[in-house]
Amino acid sequence: AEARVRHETYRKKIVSAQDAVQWIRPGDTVAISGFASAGTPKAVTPALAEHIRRTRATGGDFRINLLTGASVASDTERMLADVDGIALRMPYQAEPTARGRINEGRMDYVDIHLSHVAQQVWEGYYGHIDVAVVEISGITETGELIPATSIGNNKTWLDVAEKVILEVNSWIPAAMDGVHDVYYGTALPPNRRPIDLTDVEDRIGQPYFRIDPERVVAVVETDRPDSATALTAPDATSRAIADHVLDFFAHEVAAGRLPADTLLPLQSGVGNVANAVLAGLDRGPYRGLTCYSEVIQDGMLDLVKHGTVRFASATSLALSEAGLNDFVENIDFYRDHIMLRPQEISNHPEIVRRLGIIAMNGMLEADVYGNVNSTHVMGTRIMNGIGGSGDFARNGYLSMFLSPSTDRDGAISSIVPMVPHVDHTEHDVQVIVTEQGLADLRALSPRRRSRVVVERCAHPDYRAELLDYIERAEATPGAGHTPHLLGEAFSFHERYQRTGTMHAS
Ligand code: 0RQ
Repeated sequence: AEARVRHETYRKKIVSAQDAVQWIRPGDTVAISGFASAGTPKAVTPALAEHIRRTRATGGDFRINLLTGASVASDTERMLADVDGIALRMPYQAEPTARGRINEGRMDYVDIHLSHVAQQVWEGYYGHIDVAVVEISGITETGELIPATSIGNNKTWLDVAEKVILEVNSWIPAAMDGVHDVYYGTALPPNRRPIDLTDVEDRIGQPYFRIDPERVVAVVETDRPDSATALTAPDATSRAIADHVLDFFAHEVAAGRLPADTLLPLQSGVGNVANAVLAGLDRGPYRGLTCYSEVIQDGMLDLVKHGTVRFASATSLALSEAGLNDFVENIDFYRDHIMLRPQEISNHPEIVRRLGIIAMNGMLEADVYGNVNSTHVMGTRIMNGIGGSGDFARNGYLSMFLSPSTDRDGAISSIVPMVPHVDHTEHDVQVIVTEQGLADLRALSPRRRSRVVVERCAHPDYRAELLDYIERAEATPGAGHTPHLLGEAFSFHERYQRTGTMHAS
């Protein structure tokens, strides 16, 4: 306790997790730390789930509204969903039990752009924030809080919550101190000022959170490691997608639209395809690349180690077990190349636009005109959420969406006549990539876009049928600017629901 909690006021507040959760009451709105697999409170949240379960067992009701950075460690998400402890969830989840509750209509879920969360809470859309539970790595002699392996919305939670429970985690390497840049300059309209960040490595804030000690009701100690982000080796499909992306970068360099060595700051989602793109960059001609993204994944650590990437800014780590070990062991090296910021800054539209970010995100499906569905399977069942994809896609210099051309062994085509749910409109989508090829939609009208999307990106098994749809739509009287057959626009989805495949035959 002496080493991590270096301030007497806070040492006196150290209690067990079981005692700390007594501050949380049924109906409370609870804001917790956590972004992807990093920074979720590891002692208080299981104790809270247990507290809720016991209250239920004795006939009481206990549900909270849960606000986070993005997804949190999946065991935490599952525990709280399992005990039916969540009335409302915001802003992102990626866990089967929670997803099931949401899709059954038993848990309210508000799926918003990650850059909007802090301002919407400040604006009061989510009412009074009763309790914040925030993981940190230590408390300084002067009572400031040293952030953990993710920042997410923690600055906001610490500012707005009536009561604060701190979880001090001694697993986090002490040498991470200084990796963080906490910006306190955001304000609400009409008092906003420009955010003076013009290079990915710019330091615009301070290394620590500040807090009024009066509001800290409990300090809990833990030494549990972050959970790991599962990592699968790139397969042939994701490698093919990555190759198309890399060819496109070379093409853009040749056209004089991207700097040859450094491109522009990269943002990429997590997962198979993103890791394949990162691995491909490592084999390419690039040196001194930068990243301005949400998360730092294993592939990024390799790029930093090799000098391919000079600097990476994010709001969280999302590392596998091997990646976490590498990060902890080599923290003295990584701290010169990595910075963590609040998510309202990592995803800020003003900064994304100014830096000229290359945004690469996954999708479920796109339609022939380039509208993208990232969130709703068959238009109705939530998968994860929009996350930060919209923050980057709308404002990026290049907005790319990546996916295999089929899913479920070919029974689902990722290119469809019309998407049954739109997360990214045709106006926000410039490039679509599948293992089949890359559709560059810039400067194309809808009638030209549709041909390019089908020819370049659709799986050959679905091309003829998609083309037939487009041709018949264009042939109808008064076909319009964006031709559709409204009675058939969802025929692929309807067929899948009826027969288990989108194939016509
Ligand atoms: O389902 O998990 O049940 O097997 O969707 O699909 O192919 O593994 O792809 O992991 O890249 O996820 C859009 C979900 C893609 C993700 C999405 C089913 C498929 C599988 C996953 P199972 P894959 P990915 C990140 C910015 C929004 C958030 C975001 C996502 C599952 O990219 O959540 O971008 N994006 N944040 O079976 C029905 C289809 C389908 C389909 C795939 N067309 N119809 N199901 N699936 N395509 C910013 C950061 O920096 C973190």
